[in-house]
Amino acid sequence: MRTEVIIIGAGPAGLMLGRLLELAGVDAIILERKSPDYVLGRIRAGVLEQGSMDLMDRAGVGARMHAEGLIHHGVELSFDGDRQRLDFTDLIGRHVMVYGQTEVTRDLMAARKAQTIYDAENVELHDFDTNPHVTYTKDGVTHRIDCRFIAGCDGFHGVSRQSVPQSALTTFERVYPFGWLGILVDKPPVADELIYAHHARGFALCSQRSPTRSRYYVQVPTDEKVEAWSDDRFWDELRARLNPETAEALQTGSSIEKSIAPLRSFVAEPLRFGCLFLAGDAAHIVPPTGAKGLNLAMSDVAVLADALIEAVSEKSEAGINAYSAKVLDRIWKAERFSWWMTSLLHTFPDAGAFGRRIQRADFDYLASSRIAQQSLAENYTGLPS
Ligand code: RFL
Ligand code: PHB
Repeated sequence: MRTEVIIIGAGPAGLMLGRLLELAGVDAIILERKSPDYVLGRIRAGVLEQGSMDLMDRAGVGARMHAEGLIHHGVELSFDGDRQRLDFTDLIGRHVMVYGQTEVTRDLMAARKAQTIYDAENVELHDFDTNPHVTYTKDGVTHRIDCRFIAGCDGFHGVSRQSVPQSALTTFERVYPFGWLGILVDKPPVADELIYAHHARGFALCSQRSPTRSRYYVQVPTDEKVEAWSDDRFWDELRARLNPETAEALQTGSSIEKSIAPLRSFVAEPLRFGCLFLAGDAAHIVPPTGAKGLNLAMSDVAVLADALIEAVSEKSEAGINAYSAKVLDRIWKAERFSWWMTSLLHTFPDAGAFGRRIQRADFDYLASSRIAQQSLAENYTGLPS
């Protein structure tokens, strides 16, 4: 079999890239290790920047997002119970949209007419310098697809980045000594907007998926086991980290999903190796505090799609030549913001009294400076691409 572009991974990056190529008439096949149900069962991001909303529209899949997504004009930060609302619309004239990654994925899956091969095992990338092709096994049979380009959109643990010789890759990484324990519950959100809370017991986040479905997180040590957290224990811990009024208003119930995600910052450089391009979590990871992971995946593939369309139609190789440097510039800015939000809002085992005072001073500066608030708002709602 032969195609122009093989996309590894049917997460939001792979599906969006596939959709943009399909609309441009570029032949592409997606290879995904898991089943469609498994992909749709993953509960992840919840916040879309304007650029991601625009891309959903460009991909022709924005209708349900506009009908069901919730526009948020600001967020609340809370530090040891002291509250500070940031009004993005007033500060920077922009807003974000609460629309779950699951729904983004569902919309992109539904729109796709071209081939996606699910349950593809043992995906291997070959000769991506000279004669690119990919092999995989399905139902015990090994297949080969030849192509011109390979897009590695297979997430942090995927095979694409691992196929690149170590000597060709430079990686930058920070692993944080904690993770997020998340819970999904069919109860109305505690507040209209998201609440990011710093507390001596650890960080907490009140998020949401709809007017009747809420998503909450608490910071836990890296080695924590999800089995150790009954719903009651989770709700008690969350209440303890919120200011008393918010804690009082919290509507609790039985969790419909509960999981722990480790926190990590990671960037690989460069993002092009001959005919192979890395995009999304395959290329970089941010801690979720800045709500940037999904949005970065979207901005990577917007650039990559244009570059591949241009190259496949033989117009120019300028886009594919510029891809790595162009997206890395934005990636590092999102890495910085996500690291800073994480540093401000979490408790660090080795912070000491000095580190805790610096966090407090950072919050007090933010609370008192419109310029500091504008900076946060500019980054949170999304830097221009
Ligand atoms: P994904 O979603 O990991 O998809 C990769 C796909 O590749 C498949 N795959 C393979 N396929 C074939 N062969 C192989 N060898 C393969 N190996 C893997 C996988 O099965 C999968 O289907 O990567 P992608 O598309 O780059 O998308 C990235 C986003 O998923 C991620 O950045 C966000 O979820 C991060 N994130 C958030 N981002 C935001 O922008 N806003 C948020 O509010 C936000 N909250 C979050 C988050 C991530 C979280 N977790 C669980 C890490 C909250 C959490 C808790
Ligand atoms: C979520 O709703 O899952 C969510 C929202 C904001 C974040 C991270 C996760 O910063």
